[in-house]
Amino acid sequence: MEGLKKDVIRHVVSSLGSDYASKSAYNYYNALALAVRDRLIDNWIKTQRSYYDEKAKRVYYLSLEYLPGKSLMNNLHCLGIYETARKAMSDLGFSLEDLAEQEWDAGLGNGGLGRLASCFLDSMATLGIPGYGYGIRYDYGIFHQVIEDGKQVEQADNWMRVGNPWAYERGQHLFPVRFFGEVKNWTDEYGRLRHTWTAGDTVLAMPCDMLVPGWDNHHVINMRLWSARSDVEFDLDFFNTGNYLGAVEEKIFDEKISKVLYPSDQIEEGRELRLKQQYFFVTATIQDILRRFRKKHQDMTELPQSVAIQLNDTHPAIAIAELMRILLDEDLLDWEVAWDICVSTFAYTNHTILPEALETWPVSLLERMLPRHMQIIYEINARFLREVERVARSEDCGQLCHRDLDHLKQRVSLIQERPIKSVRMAHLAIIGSHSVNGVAALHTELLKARVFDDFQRLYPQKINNKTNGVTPRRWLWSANQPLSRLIASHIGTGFVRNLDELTQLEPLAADPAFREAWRAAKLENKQRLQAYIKRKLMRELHTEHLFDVHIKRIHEYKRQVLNLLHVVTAYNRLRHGQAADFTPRTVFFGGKAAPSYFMAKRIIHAINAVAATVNADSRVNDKLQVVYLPNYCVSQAERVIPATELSEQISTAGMEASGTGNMKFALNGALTIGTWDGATIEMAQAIGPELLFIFGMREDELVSLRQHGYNPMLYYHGDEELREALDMLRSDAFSPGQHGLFAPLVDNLLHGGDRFFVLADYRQYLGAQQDVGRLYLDQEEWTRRSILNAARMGFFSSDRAISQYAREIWDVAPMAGLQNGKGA
Ligand code: AZC
Repeated sequence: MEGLKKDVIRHVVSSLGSDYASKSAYNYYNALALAVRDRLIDNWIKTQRSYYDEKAKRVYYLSLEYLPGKSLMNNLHCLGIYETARKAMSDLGFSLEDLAEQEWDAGLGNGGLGRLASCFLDSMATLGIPGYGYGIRYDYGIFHQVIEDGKQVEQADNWMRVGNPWAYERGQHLFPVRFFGEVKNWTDEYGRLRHTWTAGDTVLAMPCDMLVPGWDNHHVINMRLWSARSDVEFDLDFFNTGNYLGAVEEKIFDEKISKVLYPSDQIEEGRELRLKQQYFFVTATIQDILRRFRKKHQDMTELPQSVAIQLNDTHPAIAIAELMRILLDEDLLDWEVAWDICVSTFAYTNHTILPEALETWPVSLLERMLPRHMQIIYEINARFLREVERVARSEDCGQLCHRDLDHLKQRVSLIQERPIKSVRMAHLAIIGSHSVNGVAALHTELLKARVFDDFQRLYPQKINNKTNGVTPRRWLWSANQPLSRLIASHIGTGFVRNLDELTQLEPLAADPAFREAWRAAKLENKQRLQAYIKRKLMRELHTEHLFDVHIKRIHEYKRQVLNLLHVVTAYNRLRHGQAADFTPRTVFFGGKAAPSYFMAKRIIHAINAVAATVNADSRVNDKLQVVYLPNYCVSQAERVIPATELSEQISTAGMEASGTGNMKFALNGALTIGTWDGATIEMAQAIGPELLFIFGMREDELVSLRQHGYNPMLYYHGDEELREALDMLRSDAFSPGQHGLFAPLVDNLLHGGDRFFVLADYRQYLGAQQDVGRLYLDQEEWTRRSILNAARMGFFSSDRAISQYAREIWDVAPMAGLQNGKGA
C-alpha cells in the first residue's frame, strides 16, 4: 500500500505538475490512474512479446464502436489491488468511490454492439487469447443526454477535455490513409493486367492504445484506437507558397475524420464522412496487422494460419476489399490466391435483422472516394455471380436455386440497383468471410430462414450461432460488491472466472437465512441508487417499492411504449380506485434516442410527461412513481442494474437480435418480464421458463398474424382500458395546453399499422405484470426465484462466448500457461 501511495503522490507532482498538498480529487484520480497504468504496462509488454515468442495466432476484433465505460474500478479489481487502493486513498484523504466519479465514461459506441465488443476484449484478456481490439478514438463519443421540459436535448460529449490517463498516444507510429485519386493499369512481366491506385488526399492515423487487463492473470491485451492526424504539417509546399492559414484549415479538415461518433443506432445515415471513418479505420488496421505479420513471415498465403479478423457488423466490411487490394496490387498475387486468403481470414458477425440497419453505400460515392476498391467489389461480384450460376445449376443446390436464377442473382448481388445503385455491405461481408454468425439462437435461425436465406442455400455451412455473453468481472463483481461478497462467502471467488460455478448457489435458494442475506444485498443496492437519484435528480425513492427497470436505447421495436401503456393503465386503476391489491412500484426508464429519430424522441417526451403527471398526483404517488434516468450510459447501468428487481425485456418477438442487458439483470438477481425474443429465450431455457414472466406472441405467431391481416383497431375497440390509455395519450391529459403532442405516437399504433405489435401484446403484458405484483408480495418466493435466476446464468458469460468463437471460428488457442488463470 505504501508503494501505491508513493506512486500516486509522485504522479501528482511529476506527471501532473501539481502540489500534492492541494487535495484536488481530479488530480488524485488522474495520479491513481497513472499509477495503475504503470502496473499494467509491464505485463502488457510481456504479453505482446510472448505472442511473438510463441508465434501465436492472433485475433483482431474490428469494431467501429466500443463502450468501455470507466476503467479505474475494473482495472483495480483485475489487478487484485482494489482493497489496497481503497486504503491508500483513504490515507491520502479520499474515498475511492468519489475519486472514481472523476473519470468520464469512454462512450465510443451507441449501445449493445459497442458494449459487447468491450465485454469480448475483457474475456479475451481473461482467457489468455492473443487478441487485439481495433477501433476509432472519437474526440466526441455518444452525445450527453439532458432532459429539458421532458424532451431529449443532445450535448457534445467532450470526454477527452480533461485528458485520458489510460491511453498511450503513439505519435511516432503514423500510418498513411489515402482517399480519392485514380487507378492506373499496367502489365506485369507475365503479361497480366495490374492496377495501381494513386490517391489524391492523404491523412495519417495515429494509434492510441488502451490496455485491457485480464482477471488476475498478468495477461494484458491492447485496444488500439486510431485518431486522425493531418499530414499537412509535413507538406513544405504549403509553407513555401506562404499559404499558412490554408494549410491549417486543411489540417483541421483532415482531423475531422475521427472527431465524432455517429449517434445513429440501427438506422444507417449513409453520410460521406461515415464512409471515410470506416475506410480510415480499416486501412490503418490492416496495415498494422500486416506489419506485425511480416515481421515473422514472407509468404502471404500463411496469413490465415496466423491471423483471424472478426468484423463486428458490416461497418468494417470494406476491409475485405482493402486486403484484396494489398494482396493484388502490392503483393502481386493472383486473384484466386488472394481471395482464398481473404475468405479464410475474415469472419463476420451480424447484430440485427432490421432492414433499416443493413448498410449500403452508393456506387457513385465509392467510385469517387475509393476507386480501386469499387473495381475490386465489381470483380468480386462478377466472380461470385458466376459461382452462383454454377452452384444453382449443380445438384447440391437443388431445384430451389435453379428455377429462378435471374431473380436469385439480383437478390444476392453485391450491387443493388434501386433506389440508387449501391453496394450491399452485408453481402460483401458474407461472401468475403468463412463464417457469418448471429448473436442468439433465434436470431441465427431468422438469418438463415429469412434475411440471408439465399446465402444459407448457397453456403449451408457458413451461418452459425454464437449467443452473446457479458463479462462477470464488470457486471457482477465490480458493479455489485454487496452481492458478490455474499456469493463469495459461500462458494468462493471462482465464479468470477468460471461463471458456471454459480450453480453452487442453487441449494442455498432453499435456505431462509441465505435468502435474507440476499435480500439485504439487494436493499443495500437500492439504497445506493436512492442516494444517487437524490443527488442527481433531487428525487426521493421509496426503497420498499418494487424497482421495475427498462433501460436501453429508445427504439420502437424495444417497445418502451408498451411499458408506458401499462403505467398509464395502472395509473387509471389507482385513480379510479380499482387497484386495492396493487403492489407499489417505481418504474424506471432510461435510454438515448438517435437525434434524427423523431418517433423515439417523442416517446421520451411522452414518458416524461406521464411521469410528471403521475408523480404529482397525491392520490397515487405513494404507490406508483415513474423515473426517467437522463444520460443512460455504462456507469449508470452499473448503478441501476444491481438495484433492479424487475427487468423489462419486452421487444417484439423476432426483433431483438440478442440483448445483453437482459443477461446483466438476471445475473444480478432481477426477475425478467419478457417476450420470447433474442437471448431471453435461451435464458428462460437455462433458468426454467416458470422462473421468468414470459408473455406475448411468438415470432411465428406474429408472422401469421401479419399474413392474415393485423388490425390494431380491433384491439382498440375491444379493450376498454387500452382505449382509455390511448385516448389520454392522444388528448392533452399528459400535455396540458399542448393538445395532440403525443398524437403521432397513438396514430402510429392505430393508423400506421403498429409495425411492432404493441396493441396485440398489451393485454398479455398486463396479465404478466399482475403476476409480477402478486409474486412480489411473497418475498420468500420472490427471493428464491431471484437466487435461482442468478445461479443459472453461467452460460451467459462472455468467456463462454469467446471460447466458442476461438474454437469454432478463429481456431485460436489460449496462451500456454494462462489457461488456468495465473500467468507467467
Ligand atoms: C445490437 C442488437 O440490437 C442487440 O440485440 C444485441 O444484443 C447487440 O447488438 C449485441 O449483439 N445491435 C446494435 O447495437 N447495432 C446494430 C447495427 O445492429
